[in-house]
Amino acid sequence: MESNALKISKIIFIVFCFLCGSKNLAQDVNGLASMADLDSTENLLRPYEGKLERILKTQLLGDINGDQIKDSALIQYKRVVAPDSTYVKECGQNVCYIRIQFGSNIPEMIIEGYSLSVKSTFDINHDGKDEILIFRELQQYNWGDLSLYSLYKNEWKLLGSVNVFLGDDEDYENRIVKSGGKFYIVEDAWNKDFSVISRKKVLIKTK
Ligand SMILES: [Ca+2]
Ligand SMILES: [Ca+2]
Repeated sequence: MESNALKISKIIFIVFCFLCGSKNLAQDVNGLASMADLDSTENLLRPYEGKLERILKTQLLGDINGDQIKDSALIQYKRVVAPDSTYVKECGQNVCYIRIQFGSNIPEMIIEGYSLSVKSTFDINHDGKDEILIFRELQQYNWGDLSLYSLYKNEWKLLGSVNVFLGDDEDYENRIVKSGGKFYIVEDAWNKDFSVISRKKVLIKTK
């Protein structure tokens, strides 16, 4: 016979897992979300103080689809400007997503973040298409995520991601280095007493 306490703990566990699962629905294995996540019936509106600003910017890239023509990224997101004119980590919805469109039938990306910058880098897997780096501002102050994506069979594949210290200058450097025939992504990390940020090379696996 199952005790009532055991039954209750099971129910709590199931409810908890359901909530966990639904929270992760917005991200696929490559860390990307879908158009439905931009919809305010799916991703509910959230009150804020200040005004909502729509950010729209274009960044020039290398050839990311292998047609010998350079590509570009159109980046769109919403951001709240507080009454004191500073940006806050809010976008007027429960979860903040950024939309990146490339044109030329290249699939768009929808990805969580408060601000973002795209840069193209080396053709790491030697398929004639440049890979892209996405620098994203997330919840933690001044720290963010750097993700490396590759276009494979017309779908974006996440090759790796590391933590990076994001300065105010959006013109981030290329964080991919080649050494001994292998490619590495450069990560930032605090030392033990949080006084110095050091850099570490992380091997990129292309297969
Ligand atoms: Ca191209
Ligand atoms: Ca490539």
